[in-house]
Amino acid sequence: MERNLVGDVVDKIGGKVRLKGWVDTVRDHGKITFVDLRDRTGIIQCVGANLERVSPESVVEVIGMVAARPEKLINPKIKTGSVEIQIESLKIISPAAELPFDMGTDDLNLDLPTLLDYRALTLRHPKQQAIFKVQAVIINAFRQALLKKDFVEFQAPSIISSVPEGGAEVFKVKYFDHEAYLSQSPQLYKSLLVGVFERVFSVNQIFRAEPSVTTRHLTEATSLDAEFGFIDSWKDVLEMEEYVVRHIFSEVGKECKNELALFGATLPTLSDKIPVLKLRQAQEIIFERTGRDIRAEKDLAPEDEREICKWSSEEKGSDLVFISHFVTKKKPFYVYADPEDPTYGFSVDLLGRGVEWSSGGQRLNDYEEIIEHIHDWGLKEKDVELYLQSFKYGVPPLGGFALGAERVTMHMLGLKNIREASLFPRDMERIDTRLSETTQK
Ligand code: AMO
Repeated sequence: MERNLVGDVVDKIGGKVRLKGWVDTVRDHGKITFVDLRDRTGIIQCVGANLERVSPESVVEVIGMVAARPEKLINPKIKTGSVEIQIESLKIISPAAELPFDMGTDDLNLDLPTLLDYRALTLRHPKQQAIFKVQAVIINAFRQALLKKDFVEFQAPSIISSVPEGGAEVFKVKYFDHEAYLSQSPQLYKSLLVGVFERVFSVNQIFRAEPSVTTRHLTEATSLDAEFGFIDSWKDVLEMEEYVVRHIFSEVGKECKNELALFGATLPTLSDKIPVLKLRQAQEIIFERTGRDIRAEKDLAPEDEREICKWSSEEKGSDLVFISHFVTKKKPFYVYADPEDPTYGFSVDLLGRGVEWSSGGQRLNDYEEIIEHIHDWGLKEKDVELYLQSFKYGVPPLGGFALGAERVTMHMLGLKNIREASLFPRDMERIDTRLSETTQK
């Protein structure tokens, strides 16, 4: 008899099925035992008499008849709530040791360190699984949206010899006789590949030696990068990003109804067009609303980001807002300075529900201007030789953006800490040391 999946049994009333999965919960009522069985498609109640003792999370095989539940015992909370399996046999395939905490509750109710210390186990909880199903849909929707627009996916290297985003937040790697780093961003590669494919994107890990512990920074994050050529203006970048973000929302809305419901989450509200504010306009609004004078600052602080998102949602009916024209010298060398006032550049952040979701903008494509910026930024030409090679031989006006997958997931579901949106989060303290002994010396 072939294996049946939990998700398929509802319309098999009166038939015999063979299910395999994990024991979600066990409720022992003396002679009668209820076993909730979980597989990749859902959970179903199984009931039997005189069963062998089985512990939660054990892997089992259940053979039994599908029976309709009496009206008053229907459980509307689960898809299989109208039926149950009358167990004929229950075989333990792989027993589970006693659990360190109760996994059978709607919420795990664990503090974050415990949730992460027991990751191999806690990820099995349906609500934890839901986070990563949503994340997979987000990443897939990013891909689909760009493939539809003729973008080519590429694999970015993780070991690199230059620091594209500048700054000290970089991990040095011992790499034979060379200076090397873990990639902060595929930025230089995606831009130079515009000279090859015109439109490219990548889904890759980025590494940041973030020395501070915050609820929105990881040391390893998943970056959804896009870059494309033949733009007429920096506004084309916003348009493409808005199209991608709308596609992500629409897919999550369609594919993740149950997952959103588990978190009581709703998709961010969007108006007809995501509002766009220049940094200086945003600062003016914040000053007017709060009296805090940040108008001379070169960037927005986290509380400013929260305030401007509040403004956007209250005044424009949009949980998302673009902020453009950041201070040129605060951005990496590739930023395109606004010819009308070169103090500010064609750089754009997308803020959502109080936090930055992405950065992007138009890049310089004129070879001589890039050289000039490299010198002004105190860099050496030889450090970005490959990048320069591309622009020396012709690259069209270009731009792009990068969304942080964990940030988007976190704010889509209303999670409090970004670590919850990473399967195996990396921060200053956490690096799965318990796996390091598995390599044979
Ligand atoms: P930026 O440095 O802003 O831009 O990164 C892009 C997006 O990646 C996410 N992100 C992070 N998420 C979690 N933890 C971190 N430490 C972290 N660092 C970044 C954020 C952020 O908005 N090259 C540019 C992108 C571009 O211009 O195309 C860049 O790397 O969501």
